[in-house]
Amino acid sequence: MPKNVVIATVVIVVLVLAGWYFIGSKKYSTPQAPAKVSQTPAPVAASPTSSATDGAIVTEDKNAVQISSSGFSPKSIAIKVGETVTWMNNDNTNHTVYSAGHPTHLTYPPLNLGTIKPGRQVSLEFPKAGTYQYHDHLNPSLTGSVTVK
Ligand SMILES: [Cu+2]
Repeated sequence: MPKNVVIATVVIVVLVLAGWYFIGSKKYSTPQAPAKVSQTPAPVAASPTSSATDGAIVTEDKNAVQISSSGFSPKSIAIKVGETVTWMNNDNTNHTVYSAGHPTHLTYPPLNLGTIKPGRQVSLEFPKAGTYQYHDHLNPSLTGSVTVK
């Protein structure tokens, strides 16, 4: 019987020590968690500032199509998959952007952007590669294309 009591005591002591060890390791790991959390915002805050600014400016500058009385400029624009094209109406009358296939506009329906009033702009993202023809439905001889690679 005393032997069993000794064994039981040893087991209890081991369990208690093991419990302290786990509690202790939790306490030690807890201070590391905030350290990781505080590290994360720094790179996250840094990368959107640089990449978002770069992306916005570059995208709007190089993927802009100006619309005037003489048509689309540039008439053909090449972009990468996932980029956005912005059409800007710099004329003093309405212009439109519609997918090829005048007057049905069925070639690429997402490109049926409709009327762009003077001084306004409309943007469209191109998620798939291909060449997309479009025209001004009000002036069907004014055509353009977007090549997505
Ligand atoms: Cu049309």
